[in-house]
Amino acid sequence: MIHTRYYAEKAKQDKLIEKKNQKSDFYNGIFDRYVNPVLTREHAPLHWKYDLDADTNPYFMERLGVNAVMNSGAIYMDGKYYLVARVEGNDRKSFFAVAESESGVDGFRFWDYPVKLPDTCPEETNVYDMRLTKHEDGWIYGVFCSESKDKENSDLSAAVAAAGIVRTKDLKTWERLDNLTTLQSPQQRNVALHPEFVNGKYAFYTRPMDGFIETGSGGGIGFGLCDDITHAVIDEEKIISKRIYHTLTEAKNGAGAVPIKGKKCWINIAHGVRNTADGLRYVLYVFGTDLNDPSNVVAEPSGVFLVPLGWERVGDVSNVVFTNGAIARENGDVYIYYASSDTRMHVAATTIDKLEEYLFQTPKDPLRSVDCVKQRCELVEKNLALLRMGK
Ligand code: M1P
Repeated sequence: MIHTRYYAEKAKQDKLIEKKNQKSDFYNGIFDRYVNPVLTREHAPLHWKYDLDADTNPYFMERLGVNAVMNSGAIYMDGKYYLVARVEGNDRKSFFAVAESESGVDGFRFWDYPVKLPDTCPEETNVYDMRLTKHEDGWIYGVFCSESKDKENSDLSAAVAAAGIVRTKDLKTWERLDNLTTLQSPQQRNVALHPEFVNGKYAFYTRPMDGFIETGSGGGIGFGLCDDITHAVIDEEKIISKRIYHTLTEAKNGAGAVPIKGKKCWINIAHGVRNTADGLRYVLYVFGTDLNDPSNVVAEPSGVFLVPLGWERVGDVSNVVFTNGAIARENGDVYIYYASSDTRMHVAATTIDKLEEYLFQTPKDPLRSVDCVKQRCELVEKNLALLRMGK
């Protein structure tokens, strides 16, 4: 018999999922934030967590708890918005699960089962952060971090990060391909597949790393081409978005959402990391690349795009915002799905026009305080003159 408590908990969850979302009063002219997170651990189906049977679970205890729902790939398909979320169990292992919504800003409901990835890598301990690419070859690709223990290193937490690749047509049946090999870099995380062929080849955004946490000599976000997606090998990575001293990318950076095709450029929403007395701080930034050559950066606005604010700053890994999924609609609307503090998922809404205005009209970072003051004083002078004129 189903435990009576199930019905009370289910009603609570349905109320949460059916709650309408609305734009918050946050304003910067660039994007809107929404008040409620779109996915949280409270959205995880009860039948993933509890044994519903009153005989075998008399206290209605969680048997397999869910700790966090975060970093989600995103795709629009057949009139619905889909997130492939990173769900972290209480056992610290992550897995993927699909949630769908009609509106893209609320009503996200998980499918009955998590994604069952083909088990082709016996060494793999953990998987996370899938970027979904609707590729012009007709497949939907998922590129994710595949993590294994570093057996060469006696340090218990030493690990190896690689880019796992799967493909699907319907988010239900997944075919696993070989992990990406990058001949110049021992480890990879935050890898994304470009949606179009470049010079007839598959194009990847990479993040070369010397170790599991530190990027070391890896200078930033890389770009590389490969001939065969089923055995993907990249010979050469060109760094397209560099880590720079005393900027938001000083400690590391990484590709975020799969780039969005704008009217003037490819819109890349990435993350940058700096070190502080309080630990690492993760923020989002945006850069634009040439529509004909996505390895060529054509717009680099100064500074942060989206930062953790208020309660977003607190969670399992505090002071973090992270995106690996955005959806651009044909009418130009853009939904950026981002996680806060490795704990929950939010949405920010903007448009392609606004993103391109931001990309091309925001001044570049002059990299020195004295020049930043000059830059700001030019804006102040222009505005004060306008205000003096009173119109
Ligand atoms: O904890 C913050 C993020 O840390 C990693 O990102 P990066 O490789 O750039 O340091 C990822 O593990 C990501 O999942 C996580 O949100």
